[in-house]
Amino acid sequence: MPSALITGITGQDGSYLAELLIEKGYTVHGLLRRGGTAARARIAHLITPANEGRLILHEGDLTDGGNLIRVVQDSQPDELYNLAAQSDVAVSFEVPEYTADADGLGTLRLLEAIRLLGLERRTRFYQASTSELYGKVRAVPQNELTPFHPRSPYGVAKLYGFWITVNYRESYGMHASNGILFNHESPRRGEGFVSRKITRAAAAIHLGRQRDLALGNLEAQRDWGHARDYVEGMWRMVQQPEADDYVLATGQTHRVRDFATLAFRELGVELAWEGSGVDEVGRCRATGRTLVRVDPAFFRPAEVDLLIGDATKAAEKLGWRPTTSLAAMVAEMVRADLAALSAG
Ligand code: NDP
Ligand code: GDR
Repeated sequence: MPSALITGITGQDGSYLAELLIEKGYTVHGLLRRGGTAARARIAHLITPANEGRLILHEGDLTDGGNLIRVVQDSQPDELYNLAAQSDVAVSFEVPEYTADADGLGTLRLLEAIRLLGLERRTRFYQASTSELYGKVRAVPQNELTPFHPRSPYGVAKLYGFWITVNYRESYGMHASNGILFNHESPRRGEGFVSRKITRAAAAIHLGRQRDLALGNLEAQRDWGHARDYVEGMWRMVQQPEADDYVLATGQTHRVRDFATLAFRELGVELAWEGSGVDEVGRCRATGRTLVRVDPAFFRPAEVDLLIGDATKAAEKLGWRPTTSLAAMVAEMVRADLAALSAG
């Protein structure tokens, strides 16, 4: 039975990947930070008697090198998926040094743990790289050959993680791959990210529990896919005979405003957009009520304006293709938020 260690198992992607690997018969080890049940909410459904011995949780932190060595030693993984990160781009402007430590040096610490324990030939490594590496738009669509120009402390930290992964592959012959993943969402997305913030607010407004929704830059364009599709792509990368770097994306881009339009439409509300810049509002076409407004507090010191990914390499070499349309994903997220808020 193969074994895998997932850092960030309590996150959106970690929870879907754990599900996938357990389904495939892996023994799954998960690194998680000390915390109460809330921290385990996304994997609570996997902590069952049936999974005893198949899902093993280890306490730890990407900023603690000794701890990581011990966890890798204890778990002896065939595959290590490094999904843990301070993953919020806006927050990285507030905590740049911590972000660099966890997201940049954390990656190095894991690679070093593998090497120090003599597991270079055994443990295959996956690094959660990101379309935020592209940052300032140079060319679209963005593929594995597009130059990087990150626009946030998060992007810069992940740039280090990307290159140290390539470097350990080239220096020590490790099977270490980067997945350059474009935005992917789901009902398990953190509530601070724009997709989930929108679907949750649309549901809350529909239930009369929230007056309106304040957003930042409505013009930003993102290539949004579904997390379930993307964890499948991660696993496929790690199964290849040779390690390599791959883009995963849908190839389609939409504005933040379009995402909001789709979310409210799912609840029978058609939005009409009026004004521009910080004065723009989204009103209910039927009643004229303002449901979406702009708050400059949500703008970032530097923005990534446009992301569109070209996943041709992943299609050709991994046979990977996204299976979920944006409209279907938005509908799934809105329905899940509506159900959760109605129950709570
Ligand atoms: P989440 O923010 O949902 O999950 C992040 C995970 O990392 C959580 O389990 C969190 O634990 C854990 N974590 C944070 N800091 C530390 C630390 N210092 N030590 C140990 N664990 C830590 O992210 P996603 O699931 O959305 O993303 C997974 C990875 O993929 C991240 O590295 C992200 O940067 C990257 N990525 C994500 C994309 C996306 O669109 N979702 C696109 C491209 C890359 P806790 O529960 O305790 O907070
Ligand atoms: P992103 O995701 O920065 O792309 O990083 P996020 O959903 O936070 O922002 C997407 C775009 O929406 C704009 N925006 C807002 N964003 C937030 N969070 N809140 C708002 O109110 C708001 N209004 C407008 C943002 O300015 C931005 O342009 C995500 C994370 O998962 C990273 O870890 C990952 O690497 C990248 O996706 C790919």
